Amino acid sequence: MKEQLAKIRAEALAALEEAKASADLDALRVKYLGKKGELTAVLKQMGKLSAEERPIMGQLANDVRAALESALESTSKKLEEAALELKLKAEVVDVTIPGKEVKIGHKHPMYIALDEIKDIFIGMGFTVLDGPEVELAELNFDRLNAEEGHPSRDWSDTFYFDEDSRVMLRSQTSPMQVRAMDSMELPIRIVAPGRVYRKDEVDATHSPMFHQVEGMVIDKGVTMADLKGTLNTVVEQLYGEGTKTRFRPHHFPFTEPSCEMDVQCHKCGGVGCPTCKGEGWIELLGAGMIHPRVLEMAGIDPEVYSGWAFGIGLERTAMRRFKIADLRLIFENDIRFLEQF
Ligand code: 2NM
Repeated sequence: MKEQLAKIRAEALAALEEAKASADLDALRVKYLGKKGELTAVLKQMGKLSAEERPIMGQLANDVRAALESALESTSKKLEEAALELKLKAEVVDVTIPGKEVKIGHKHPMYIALDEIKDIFIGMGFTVLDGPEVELAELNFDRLNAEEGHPSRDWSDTFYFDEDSRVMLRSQTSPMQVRAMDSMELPIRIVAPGRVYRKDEVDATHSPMFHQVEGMVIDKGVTMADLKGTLNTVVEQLYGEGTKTRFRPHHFPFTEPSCEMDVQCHKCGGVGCPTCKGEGWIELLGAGMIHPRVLEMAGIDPEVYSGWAFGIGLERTAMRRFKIADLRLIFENDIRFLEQF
């Protein structure tokens, strides 16, 4: 029996040396230490031994079991470490390989113009408002003093959603001004940038969708001098200190009096050149004193309060600023165009 035990020990340890995977270890554990294993088979014969031999063999068998178990344990650890080593080698990251280039976009030229305008007005204490592009004709026209029959209300000019011309794509952002008059506490200082829609054929200067920034101030004692002073300050921040402006009379249904504001051509200083088409002046925006009827319809007493408002087209502003000849370039999103800003 002693020889049997020594043989099992030697064979098992040799087999463990050869083991390559944890599955091999499991098989060896079963083969030697399992219920039907070789060591168990030897132990089952203990009954045949004499009372003197039994404890000696028992001790010997226990030693063999302990030796095998500890060898199994250490081999298992060794295999695990080797597997980890292999995995780490296979998954090694070369941090010196140059990374993939990430293309970073940049601001669209129109948003450069918008953000500049917004910053100037925010700096003067205005609030920026955002609102729906699908509007009620009531807010887009009626509340702005453009009564039934006004040419801009025509089906050939405006995108309506229904036969009764009640719901439409806003043709200006001024319905936001109406919403502000209805919901905000006086005094009010706001600008409302956004998309507007008119039924225009696409060409180098027209698009059925374009962007506007409109703004207004309502307070006690606001006059045309405030309109001119504020807009002159805006223009000086946009085009540089000392930039000359001029105000020409105009007509809008929602303002009285109304005007258009020109800036002196920065290219020729007012003499006339291709940039200003020989005029010396460049048309910038429309403005005026808010019509008393518009204030009244919003429940604001025009005897107590007055206000001024303006509207500026963003595409035209960006085109002038970046010398873009064709409006369509602004909407086509051709990378070769956009990369230039
Ligand atoms: C313009 C020109 C002049 C304008 C007027 C108003 C309101 F709601 F206060 F009456 N909002 N925007 C206005 C005035 C817009 O765009 C060329």
